[in-house]
Amino acid sequence: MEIHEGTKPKSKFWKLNRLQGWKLATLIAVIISLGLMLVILVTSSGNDSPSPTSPDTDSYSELKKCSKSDSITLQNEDPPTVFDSLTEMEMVAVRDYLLYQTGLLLKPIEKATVDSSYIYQMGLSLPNKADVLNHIDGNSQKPERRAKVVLARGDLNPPQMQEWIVFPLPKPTSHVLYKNPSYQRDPIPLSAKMVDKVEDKVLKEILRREMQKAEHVLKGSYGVGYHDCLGTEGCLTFFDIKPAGFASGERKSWWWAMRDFEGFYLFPVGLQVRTNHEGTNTSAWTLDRVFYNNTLFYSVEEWIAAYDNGIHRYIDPVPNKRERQYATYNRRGPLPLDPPLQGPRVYEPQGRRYNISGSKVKYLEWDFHIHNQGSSGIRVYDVRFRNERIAYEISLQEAAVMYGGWDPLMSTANYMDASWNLAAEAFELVPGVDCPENAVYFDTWSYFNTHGPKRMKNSYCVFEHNTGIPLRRHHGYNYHDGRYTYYGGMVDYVLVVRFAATVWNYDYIFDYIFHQNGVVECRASATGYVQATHFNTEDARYGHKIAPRVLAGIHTHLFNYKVDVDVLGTANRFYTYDIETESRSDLPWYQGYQKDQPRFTKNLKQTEWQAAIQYKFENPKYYVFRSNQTNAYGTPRGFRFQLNGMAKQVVPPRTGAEPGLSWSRYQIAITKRKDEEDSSTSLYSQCDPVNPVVNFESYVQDDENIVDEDLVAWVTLGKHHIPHSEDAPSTATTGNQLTFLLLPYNYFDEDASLASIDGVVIRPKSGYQGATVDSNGRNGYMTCAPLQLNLTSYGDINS
Ligand SMILES: [Cu+2]
Repeated sequence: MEIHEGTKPKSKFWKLNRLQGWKLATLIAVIISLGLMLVILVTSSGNDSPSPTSPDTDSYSELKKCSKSDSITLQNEDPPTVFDSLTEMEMVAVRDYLLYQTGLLLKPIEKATVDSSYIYQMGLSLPNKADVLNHIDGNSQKPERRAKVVLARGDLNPPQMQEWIVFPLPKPTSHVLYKNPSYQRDPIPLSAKMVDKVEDKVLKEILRREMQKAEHVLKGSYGVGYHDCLGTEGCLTFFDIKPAGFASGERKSWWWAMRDFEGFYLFPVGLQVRTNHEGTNTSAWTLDRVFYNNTLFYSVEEWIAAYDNGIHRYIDPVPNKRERQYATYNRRGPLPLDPPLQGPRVYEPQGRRYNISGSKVKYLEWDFHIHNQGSSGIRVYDVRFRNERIAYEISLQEAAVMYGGWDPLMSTANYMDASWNLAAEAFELVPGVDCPENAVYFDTWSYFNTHGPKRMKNSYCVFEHNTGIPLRRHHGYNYHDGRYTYYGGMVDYVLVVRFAATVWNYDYIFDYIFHQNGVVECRASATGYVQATHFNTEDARYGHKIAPRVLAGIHTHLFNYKVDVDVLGTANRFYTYDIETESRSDLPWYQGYQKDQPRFTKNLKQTEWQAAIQYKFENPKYYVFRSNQTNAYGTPRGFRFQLNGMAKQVVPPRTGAEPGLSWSRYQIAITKRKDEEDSSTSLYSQCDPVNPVVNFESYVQDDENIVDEDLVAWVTLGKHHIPHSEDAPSTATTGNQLTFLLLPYNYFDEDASLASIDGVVIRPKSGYQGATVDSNGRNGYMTCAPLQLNLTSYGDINS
């Protein structure tokens, strides 16, 4: 995108030429971002005084640019706070310390083999909650910084995964083997590990070797092969899916062949193969199944013979340039606006209204810490409003997708994406697209599948924006003559913390959103490419065609979140307010009639089983956390959950891969908080969902007392997706945004946003001779000008 500097306006007011695109666009931005506020202030009664730095009515082009670094302190390493993720230096120190420990026999991952010992993943080992609270609420010292390091130990018998705690940071001197008492497997089998680069290297060699034998079949069927096929026709490329088998410990992965065009996900050719990679003796690994022409073969040789003797021959012509277009994002179709003009932008006319110091964010009455957990990405800790903690932790736990289909891949695929490490897939966000251009972008450090920390540039962003809808408003008017009597309103400005993870084909956008009325909202949005297969009549029952020979199949998206709710302390109670129908015919003002109406009863949930809730439309309910304090009206102060976006887990409990996401049995489940029940999932779920290392159901099964205890809510959002032609090239976030909210519920005596400076009250002057506008002392001046967009570089990750 090329952006030109506009020429300086001659007068105090903007003189805009239609062709001066930049100036026009920024004017639009100003109008949009100031919105109602600006309009009102132009007609203000004048009880606002210009700020000393305001340039009166001067054009914004004479202003200094809004600062990118204003109110932001990025570095967090000196020293890190208790919630800070591992720093680059800490990661290096931990790696080097461990490599020096001869007993662990570690090899650098680049030199590691499947039967060796190497570092698989590394992250912060957060101290126990009690220690953290003693530190941040009391006067105790900051707990020692520790790292949790996951090792692949293919060298041991049995081969296993190990978790080690390494401490103290930044200069470790000790390491102890960590055994989480809530884990269901000891030792953790190596077969529960995701396929990493060490294993992938061997598997690709097997694929290459076997496909070399079948080069003439590939070329005869698809016009291209897997080798020596550089050129415009494109190679075939192979990708594996998960889980690797149907039984615990099985490691048999199916692979797809696709044409290596842009958007290759949408060019499956109908060839699928299976590698058997059980055990650590890679010389025994094989390619043991081939699915071709909708037929299963038990060896490459059998497949080649069936092709050579003409029994099975399928030809999938190379798509021409036009046919390839469908998987790209190249603009096509008639131009809706000519010449093309920029859309509205988000801009902060008087600078940022929040500040960030390291991981700590302060936004108006909110403050919290941002933490990069690794496998499940960005989360927030110690979330406070008006200095009262609402939640100790709000965190995405898992993003899962359960597919249905007929062919080997579509009928096998069930994804548990935390195992793929969302932080390592949180790639660079694009200003003005992924986050508004006024956002602050942060790098993170990832240690997964690498020999050292990998910098993920601009991998999450924080921004304030105008949601474009009032948080509240009312137009008071006289019913008789229609004249207004007063107006009260407020824009819903929010602060958003966002990251996006690209897990192979799909992209997820995860937001933590802070509203000014004390509401926290979590949003998961799905976009990216759908998983597609080569069309066959059997799979046609599971989806729709998105191209002449490509079909995308049904699946269910499921997301799990953890909310460690602390309403005015850690001792809380969980109630459902059950909404029922009552019939009354006893009311004198209803004499002779029956009135059917809603009522509700408050049900205290005593134990975890009682609070593991499967949503039923016939039993609507509120989910309420209550403290032991009351508001001004004697009602217990609390927060409630509202779930917008639920889907039934259609895979029955304890079948197939379902145990790996047993949290999906419940829309909300409340458990007594335990440090060891840290997560509803683990990085081992994907490759052993049948007998998972973390089985969420076990958190509920012990059925502990949850009255006046420290409680955690596990929230499941979901969406069924039957893909359609408009899912090509990408699923749109529109209609695929799932949210839940944590809302004050009798917590305040009135709407907390009444304290906001963003409210506006308008009243008519006597005889409707003008209006009195109260905008809380805000003025409508701009003290800095928007930065220009400069999308000239992307993707320069330093590792
Ligand atoms: Cu989908």
